[in-house]
Amino acid sequence: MDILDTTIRLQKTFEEYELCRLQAKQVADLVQKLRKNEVTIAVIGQFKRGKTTMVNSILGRKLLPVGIVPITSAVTRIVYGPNRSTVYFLNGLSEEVPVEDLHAFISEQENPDNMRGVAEVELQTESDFLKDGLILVDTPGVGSVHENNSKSAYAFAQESDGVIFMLSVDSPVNQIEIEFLKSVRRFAGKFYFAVNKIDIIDEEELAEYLDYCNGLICSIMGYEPDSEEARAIRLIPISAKKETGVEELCTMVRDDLIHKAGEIMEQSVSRKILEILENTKVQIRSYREVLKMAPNVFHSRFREIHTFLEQKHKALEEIGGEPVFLRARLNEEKAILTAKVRELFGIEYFYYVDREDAAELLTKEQYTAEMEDIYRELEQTLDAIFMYKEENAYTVARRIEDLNILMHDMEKYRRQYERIVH
Ligand SMILES: Nc1nc2c(ncn2[C@@H]2O[C@H](COP(=O)(O)OP(=O)(O)OP(=O)(O)O)[C@@H](O)[C@H]2O)c(=O)[nH]1
Ligand SMILES: [Mg+2]
Repeated sequence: MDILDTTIRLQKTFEEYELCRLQAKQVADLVQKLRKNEVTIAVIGQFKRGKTTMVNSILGRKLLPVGIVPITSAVTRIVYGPNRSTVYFLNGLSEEVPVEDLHAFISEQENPDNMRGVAEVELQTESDFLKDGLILVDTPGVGSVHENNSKSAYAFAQESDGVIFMLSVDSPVNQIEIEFLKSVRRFAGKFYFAVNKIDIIDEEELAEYLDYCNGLICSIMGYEPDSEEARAIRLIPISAKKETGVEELCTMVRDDLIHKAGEIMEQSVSRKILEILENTKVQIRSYREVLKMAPNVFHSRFREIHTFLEQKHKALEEIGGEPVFLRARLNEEKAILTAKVRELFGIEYFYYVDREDAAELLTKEQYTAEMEDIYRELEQTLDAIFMYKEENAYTVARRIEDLNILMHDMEKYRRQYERIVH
C-alpha cells in the first residue's frame, strides 16, 4: 500500500466525524511528517547518565547545561537552522530567547519546579548531524520529578522514530529503566543503547558490562538469545565527556535513520496510527455508553453542561475594567471545557490550540466575542453528536449506522497498517 495515500484517506475519514476531530488532527500531523520526511531521534534515560553531555558533543558545542545534580528540566528539540531558540510555555505562549540564555529555562537550578512554566524548547543550530531533516531531542531523566514538567519520556519514546537510550557504566541497569523499556517496547521506533562513561573503567570491565547489558536487554525485549533480533541490538560504548565513540554513534544513527528513512518512517507512522485507531475505539465505546445512559442520567448531565456554559457566559458579561487579554487565555478556557466534557461524558472534545499567535493581544470585545463563539459551538456540537432532543428515530438510526461504518472502516485500516508493522 502507499502509506501517504492511505494516511490521507484515513484523515478524510476522521474529518467526516465530529467525534473524531482529535484523531483527524493527529493523523493530519502524521501526513505532514510523511510529506516532510522529518526523522526524530530522542535521547532518553535516567538522570545523570550523561544525555545532555552527549547531545552537546554531537552538536560540537556546549549549548545545553549539564551537571552533577539533576539538571535538564524541560524537553529540548534541536533542529537544523540559523542559531536561535524559542521557549514554548505551558499556557501556549512562546518567546524567542538568545541561545546563551537557554539555561535559564531548561535547568532545574535556574528554573526550580519549572516556575517559569516551560513546556518545551526549540533550538536551531547548524550542526551537520541535523542536516537532511534529522531532529534531536534531549529529555529530562526518566523517573525524575521533571519528567512531569512537559511531555514525559514515555510520550517521547512513542512519538520518536528512534531512541538513543542512555546507560552508563557507573551503575547497573535499574528497575526504573527496566520498567521504562518494558512499557515502550511495543510502539517505539528504532532503539540504540549508548553505554556512557567508559572513560572510568578498563577494557575488561567494559566487555563484562556490555555482555551483561546485552543479556538483560534481550530478556526485557523478549528476544531469544542468539536470535536475529538479539544480534540486531545496538550497544554503543561511548564517553560523552572525552568525546570517544560519539562519532561512531552518530554515523550509525544517521546511516540508519537517513538512508532507511522511508522504511523507518513507514514503521513509526504505522505504529502511531495503530495506537490512534485503538484510542478511537475507546472514544466510540464511551460515546455509545453515553447513548445507552438512562435518560434521566443523560438529561441531568446535559443540563449540567448547559448550566456550566451559561455560567461561563455570565462570567464574560461581568468582566470589568480594561484588563489585558492574551490569546493564551482562550487556550486555557478551551482546556477547561475539554476537561468538563471528559468528566461528564467520558469523551475527548478537541480544540485547536494555536501556539503561533498565543501572545497576540486581544481587546475585551474580541475576547468576549471569541469566547462566546467557543461556548456556542460546544453547545451545538454536543447537541448534534448526542442527538439531544432528536425525536426522529430515522436520524438516530442513521447516526448509529454511521458509527458502525466507521468501526468497520477502522478495522480495514488497522489490518493495512498492521501488515507494515509485522
Ligand atoms: N566520567 C564521565 N562523566 C560524564 C560523562 N558524560 C557525562 N558525565 C558527567 O555526568 C554528569 C551528568 O551529565 P549530564 O549530561 O548532565 O546528564 P543527564 O543525563 O543529561 O542528566 P539529567 O539532565 O539530569 O537527566 C555530569 O557531571 C557529567 O560531567 C562521561 O562520558 N564520562
Ligand atoms: Mg540533561
